[in-house]
Amino acid sequence: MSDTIEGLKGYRPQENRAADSEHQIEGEATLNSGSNSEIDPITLREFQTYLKQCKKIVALVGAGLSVSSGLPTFRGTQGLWKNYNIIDLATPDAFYIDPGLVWQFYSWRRSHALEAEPNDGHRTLAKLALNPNVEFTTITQNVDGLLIRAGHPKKKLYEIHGSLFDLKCTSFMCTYVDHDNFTDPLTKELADSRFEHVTVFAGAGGEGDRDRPPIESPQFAPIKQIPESELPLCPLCNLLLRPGVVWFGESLPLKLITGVDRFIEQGEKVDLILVIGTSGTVYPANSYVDRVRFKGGKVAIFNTDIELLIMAGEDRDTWGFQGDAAKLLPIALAPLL
Ligand code: BJW
Repeated sequence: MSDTIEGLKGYRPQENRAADSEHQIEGEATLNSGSNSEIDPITLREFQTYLKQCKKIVALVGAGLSVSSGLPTFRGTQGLWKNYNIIDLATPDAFYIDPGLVWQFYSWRRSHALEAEPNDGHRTLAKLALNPNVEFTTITQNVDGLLIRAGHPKKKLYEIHGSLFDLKCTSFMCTYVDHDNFTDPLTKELADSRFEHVTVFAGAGGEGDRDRPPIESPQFAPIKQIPESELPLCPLCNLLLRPGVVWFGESLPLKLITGVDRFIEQGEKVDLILVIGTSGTVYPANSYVDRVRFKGGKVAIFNTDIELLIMAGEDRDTWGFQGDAAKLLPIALAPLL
């Protein structure tokens, strides 16, 4: 499905490929944006020509954007925490069955997100949001707060799956919500989950193996049984607090969904959607791509696994940039920064 030119992977809209014979690019410089992130120059040129004409752009962001900041994705080989499938922990059922387990998971996520630094991909989107000549909005599925820490204006950012740093009461009767709570750990009992890494050594266990670099294996650290009274509790009603994130089967915050709908449906059409580091498996986030396409907008995908995504979806009006989004974005979006 994708064009492979001299071993470089780029994916370009069908109609543009007719002109390929006019510019054989043998010998043309490779734009190397760092490890495993090489950009096909023809794809880049075509994309940037279109980008410069765009008046309205939306970015749809997923976990891949924060990978080079050291945070794991949800699916694939990284999607494990202590031998639990992360996706299984991000559910209301998991929380109600074992809130202590799920809180240890989120406590670990909070500390790692706080330790992580925004990368050049986050900074590029933040800069684009400050460009007065483009109507721009970012819809992020990430809950790590790194875009805000990179300087992305909040009014142009929709954190549709919530935030690790918001807490809300589990009681239907209580409306308590605590935004931007960066306390770490949240309770004494959750302190250990920050340091849960068990150091194992790379070798088979002989004396000499002690000199080898350690491998951190959080999967093997034991899970504590924490009574509810030692978990974060609501200061108003003393019931359990929960992370302010959106789990499977839960509705997304109406205000945010309405804001995104307005951006896509009202006013000028969206010329371009940047699909960055997401597997596109989760609704409603994945539906935004087709909604932009349906109204005549084009798509640019930034992902380490571009072929899978292109093959899974539509190939009309789509550019694909394969590699680390943190390296690709500053190059691809340079004309608007
Ligand atoms: C890189 C990279 C690098 C790696 N550079 N790229 C049947 C039953 C019940 C519900 C449903 C159902 N069918 C459909 C539904 C709806 C459901 C859904 O979509 N399910 C599907 C899985 C089928 N959606 C919902 O339930 C949503 N609510 C809703 O729809 O309400 C209405 C409704 C209710 C009930 C029934 C039907 C409708 C809520 C979804 C909430 C998702 N929540 C989570 C957890 C958030 C909290 C937390 O963080 O802990 O959100 S799940 C998880 O997936 C998280 C993510 O935001 C989301 C998306 O994942 P993402 O970001 O795409 O990560 P990955 O890991 O999947 O992909 C990473 C990508 O990066 C990969 O492609 C890599 O290649 C790439 N990559 N390194 C660039 N360096």
